[in-house]
Amino acid sequence: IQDGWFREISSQWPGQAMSLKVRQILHVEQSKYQDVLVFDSETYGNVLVLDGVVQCTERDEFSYQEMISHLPLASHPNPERVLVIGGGDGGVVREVLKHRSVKEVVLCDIDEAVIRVSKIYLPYMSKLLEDPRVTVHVGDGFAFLKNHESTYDVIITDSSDPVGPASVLFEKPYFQLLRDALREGGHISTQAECLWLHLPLIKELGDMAKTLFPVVEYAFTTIPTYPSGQIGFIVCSREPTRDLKTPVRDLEGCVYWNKSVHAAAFVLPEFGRVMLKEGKSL
Ligand code: AAT
Repeated sequence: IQDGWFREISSQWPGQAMSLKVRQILHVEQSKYQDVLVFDSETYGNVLVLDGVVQCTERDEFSYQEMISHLPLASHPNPERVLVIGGGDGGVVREVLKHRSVKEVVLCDIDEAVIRVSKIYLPYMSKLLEDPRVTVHVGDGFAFLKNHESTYDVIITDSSDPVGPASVLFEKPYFQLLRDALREGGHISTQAECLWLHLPLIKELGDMAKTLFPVVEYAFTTIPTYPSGQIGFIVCSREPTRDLKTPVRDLEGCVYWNKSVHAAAFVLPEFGRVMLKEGKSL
């Protein structure tokens, strides 16, 4: 933070940095895993920052949280047991509970500090973490999956970027564990970075996922406070005939997601489509 502005400088997006005007710093802490910062911004409400990278803002979080959740959930015939890895702010859990079929949600975030500060400064995201259907587990997602085979209908990996504690969540052994932790016909979605910045990484992730899942798709959403204003998801199914692009249910209470947006999120610009399909850059 300099001269009242937060700037998101990182080697993950060289030569560019999103800035937000700071009204008040609310919380600064070095947790066991990362630097935790919460500030009140001029126009985006409260902002959670980990290791200098924006994780969510109160104004635009719904775009990311709804899409990473409803893409795998709304295309699943009957999701009952759901696991969220990362997502300690609680926003994804709030979205998961919009599905009436869901009986149980487990949240597994590595950092208790994220959960603790979100309960104080991001109440609209964390509000359902105390719901009786929810269990909060503090620990590494990789380790958690090892002990939970054939358990979940949907697993959502709402993880930070592949630098720091989340780097294992972008590798094949993790995707293998994800697959094995699913019940028959299960779906996963994972935070899978931005077409404008990380196309080779997305291609690599997609190819790796295809060695493990019969159905693998990439979809994206728009969001002003993530790098380049856009972020995507790898969405996979264990069921070879499953159409992830078509919701089988409508949902109430969404602000970004609807059935048409769901289908459209998988339609990629030509440079992205060609790279992910043929490995060629245009
Ligand atoms: N909904 C907010 C968006 C996030 S939060 C990412 C969360 O992943 C953090 O709370 C972090 O503590 C947690 N995390 C990181 N590594 C692990 C791990 N190994 N196991 C479990 N949880 C983990 C993501 C924002 C994306 C930013 C895009 N630039």
